[in-house]
Order: sequence, then structure tokens, then C-alpha cells
Amino acid sequence: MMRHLIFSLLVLLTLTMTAQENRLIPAPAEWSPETGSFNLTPTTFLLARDMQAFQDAVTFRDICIDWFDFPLKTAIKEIGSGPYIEVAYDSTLDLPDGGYILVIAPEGIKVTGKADGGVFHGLMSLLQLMEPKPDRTISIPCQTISDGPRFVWRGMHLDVCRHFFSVDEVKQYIDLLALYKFNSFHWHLTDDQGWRIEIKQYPKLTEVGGWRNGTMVGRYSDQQYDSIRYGGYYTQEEIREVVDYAAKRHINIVPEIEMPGHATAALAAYPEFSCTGGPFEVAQGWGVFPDIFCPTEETFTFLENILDEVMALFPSSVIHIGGDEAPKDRWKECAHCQALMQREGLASEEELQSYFVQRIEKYVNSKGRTIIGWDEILEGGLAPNAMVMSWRGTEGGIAAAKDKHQVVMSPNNDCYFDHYQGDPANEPLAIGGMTTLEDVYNYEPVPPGLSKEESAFIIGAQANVWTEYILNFEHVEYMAVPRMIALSEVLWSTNRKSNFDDFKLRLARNLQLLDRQHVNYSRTWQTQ
Ligand code: TNX
Repeated sequence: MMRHLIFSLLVLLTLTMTAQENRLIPAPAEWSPETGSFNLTPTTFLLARDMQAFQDAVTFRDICIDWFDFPLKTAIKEIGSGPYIEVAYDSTLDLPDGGYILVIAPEGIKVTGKADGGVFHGLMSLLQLMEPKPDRTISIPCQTISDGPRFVWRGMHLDVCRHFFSVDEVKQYIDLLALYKFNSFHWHLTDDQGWRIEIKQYPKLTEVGGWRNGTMVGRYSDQQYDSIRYGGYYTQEEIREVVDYAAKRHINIVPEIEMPGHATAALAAYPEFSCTGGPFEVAQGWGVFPDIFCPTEETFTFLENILDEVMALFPSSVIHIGGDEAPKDRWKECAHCQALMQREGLASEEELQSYFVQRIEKYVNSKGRTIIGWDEILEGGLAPNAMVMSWRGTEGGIAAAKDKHQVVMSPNNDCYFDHYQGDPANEPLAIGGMTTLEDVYNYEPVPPGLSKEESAFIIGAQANVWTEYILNFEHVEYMAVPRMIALSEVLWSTNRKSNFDDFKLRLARNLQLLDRQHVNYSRTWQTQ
């Protein structure tokens, strides 16, 4: 009887131990739990062995204050006596770039990271393991983790045009990306319904293009509008602040400036860059609009000047130029466009779009950057060095990879977080579709039918949060979380077992972290 009891107790103890330890998402490549725990106290030093690691240490200290109201002392020095967390860069680690080794022992913690992001990713794992106690110390279970990412592009997107989100809210979004080891934030800054980035040479882009005189409310089919002036934009100073905030979290921001379509807000401000001359109003409803940039020399100069300011603000090696959903009606009726097509020997308006994108690509390349565009940029011929974001399914991505172009997969079936995540009868109004947590978890970014060499051009994936039907930041959180947590495992983990039940167990524990930050995540998956 006694033996039975001891055995049961042991089983219970092991279970609670694994329960405590096994809440890391994305799942690490290798981990071994050990007995005991490290206790973080206000006298624990966070020691960096080099300047790069010191920057990560300082960011981690800030995050610990934010999350746990816990002040860690930070310094660049060798280990002395007393408990410590030590962080160091090590380019010789036998791990993929961004990988790390995290050793948690009763006497101290060591995080060694490879290349850009390694130490920080290790610290984010550490953060997920931190368990605050009532006496204001923090307990961390002993273990060793050796980890590194599967894909180099682990992205999340946010549309701030259809609805606008403040600098603070964008930072909160970036915090979530950081916690789950995303490294790319695609900031969708311009669209028909609003231009959201200050451009000094063209102040009307935000003065006029940043505001609309009403917004579609409710279902698209109802065609109802309010008449409330709505808008906002980020100053260049605010943009720099966000870029810096993200960089400290090893997240690159890819800005998107839409062309030639989704340009109504820009054309409302500067109608001279359209084919008809306007006038136009910033769009109040959703959808695809016929007035797009006209491919005149003046338009190219305008766009190049804008891109100059954008590239000065964003260090990203990749600049998103949109390229999607550009109806060709205006170009078909435009004498300038038709003459240009004749002169350049272009057989169709699709080829004219390709000419447009190639000119922009040449300009962006001349500044040492690469363009990425939605898969429509394949139509009429892909620009020579362009990367492709495949959203209308996987075909565009497959074609681009076969053509030796780098591809970020973002197919709408699996990666559109504006879709419903559960029965529409119980969910807030969404654009449509159905992408459950399980769909995201089981998503495989490398499509079948590619050879090994071709597959290497699929550099990762990204989920998109379009905000036509997402009115505030709490709703962004509801749509993005926990689906983005599932995607993080798809993108990071090399040993994903595709065991959704196991993922759900870890997720339940992991979400306790987000309760602390009052993140408005969805619980729909709990009833599926
Ligand atoms: C298509 S995805 C769009 C967006 C919409 C989205 C809604 C893409 C490149 N274009 O403009 O917001 O669908 O799901």
C-alpha cells in the first residue's frame, strides 16, 4: 500500500515536472529536463561577455521589468561569485543561424547564441520558463536546450490601413512576435483606405491620404457606411522608434508600399499620378479599386522619391512593393499607356505591369535592396531579382521557386488570420474563409512537387492579418493568437511531430504567460 502510494506520488511528481517544463513553443530541437531549479532573485546578475550579447541582455532586462516587474542587474563582465545568468555570442556553435544553447543549472544559467538573434532566442525560451513566486523570486526548472530554426523567414504581417493601430499597439504586436521567435514583421503601410507613413517630400500623402470620411460597417453585402472621419499615420520619428524597438528584438521590419494598385489614398492626395487625373477620395469600403498609378515618368519619379525616404527609415534588405490586385481597366483606356506599350513592345497590360515592377526593381536594386511582391508580379514576366510572396494558394510560389526566385509562402487557406477560426455563428464578423488552429498547426510551407534544390527557394512563410473587419487591437490579438503560436512551431521547429493534441497541452500552459500581459487571445480552439 505504502509502496503504491510512493509510486503514485512519483508519477504525479514527474507529470507535474514535465508539465512545468514542457510549455515551450516553438518546441526546441533538443531538450533534456534535469532535477532542481534556478532561483532568480533581485541580486542575480545578468552578465554579458561581449557587446552584442550585452544589447540582448539590456533588452531582456527591460522585458523582465515589463512582464514580471522584476529588476535584473546587467553588466559586461566575467562571472564573479553568486547566482548569475551569463550570455555570450559564439559563431562556432554547430547550429543553424539564430540557434542557441541554454543551460539552466542550480548555480547559474548560460545562454550561448549563434549569429544574429541566437542569444535573444535563447532568452525568449528562458522567459517562457520563468515562474514567478509569491516571495517575488522567480523559479526556473533546470534543463539543457539546444535549438535552432528550420526557416530563415518567420513572418507576421499587419494591415494598418483598413484600420489604424497606434505605435504602442504595434510594439505590443512586436512583443508577441519576439516571444515566439518570429524574425520578420511585414508592415502594410499603404492602401486604398489610408496612407500611413509620413513622406516629407509629399506631405499630402498623410494630410489627405491618411484620412477617410467614413467607413464601411458590417457585412460587405449590406453596403452600409458610417460618416465618421477616420485615419492616422506614423511620423518618421515614430517609424524610427518602432524599427529600433523591433531590431532590439531581432525582428526585421519589411515595409510595404503598394503599387501600381491599391493606390486610391495616394491618388486622392496626388491625382496627377493617375491615368484620368481624378479627383478621387480615400476609399471608405473594402475591395479592389480601378484607379491605379499611371506609368508615366512623373509617377516613377514620385515613387522613387517615396522609396528613397522609405529605405532611409527601414534598414531591411527587402522592400515590399505590393503588386497585387491591380485592375487594368484604366491602362487599357489610357493613350499614354498604350503608346508606352507600343514603344516598349509590350503585348498586354500584364506585360506593362511587369515593365512597371521591373523599373521599380532596378531602382531599388541600385540602392542595394531587393524587392518582394505578391504573386501577381509573376504575370507578364517576373522581375529578374524579385522575391515572391505567394498568397493566392501555392501555385505562384511553386512557379517562382522553379524559376530560382526566393519565395515566402502565405497561402490564404492556411495563413490568412483574417479568416474565421471557428463556426461563424459564434465568432465576431470576419471576412470569410475558415482557418482553424489545427489547420495552421498542420500547415507545411514546402509544397509537394518541388525537387530538393527547388525547395531550398522556399525560405519560410508568413501569416497576414488584414483588418477590414478588425476594428481595434484587442480584435487583432483575438485573430492572431493563438494561430500565430501554431505558425511559430511550423516555422521554427525541426522536429515538429504534427501531434496537435500534444501542441494543445503545451499551448494551454503557454497561454498562462499571455494572461499576465492581458492578451485577448481566442479560446475557440478549446471547443474544437
Ligand atoms: C486580398 S492578400 C488582399 C488584401 C485584402 C485581403 C483580405 C492581398 C495581396 N490582397 O488587399 O485585405 O485579400 O483577405
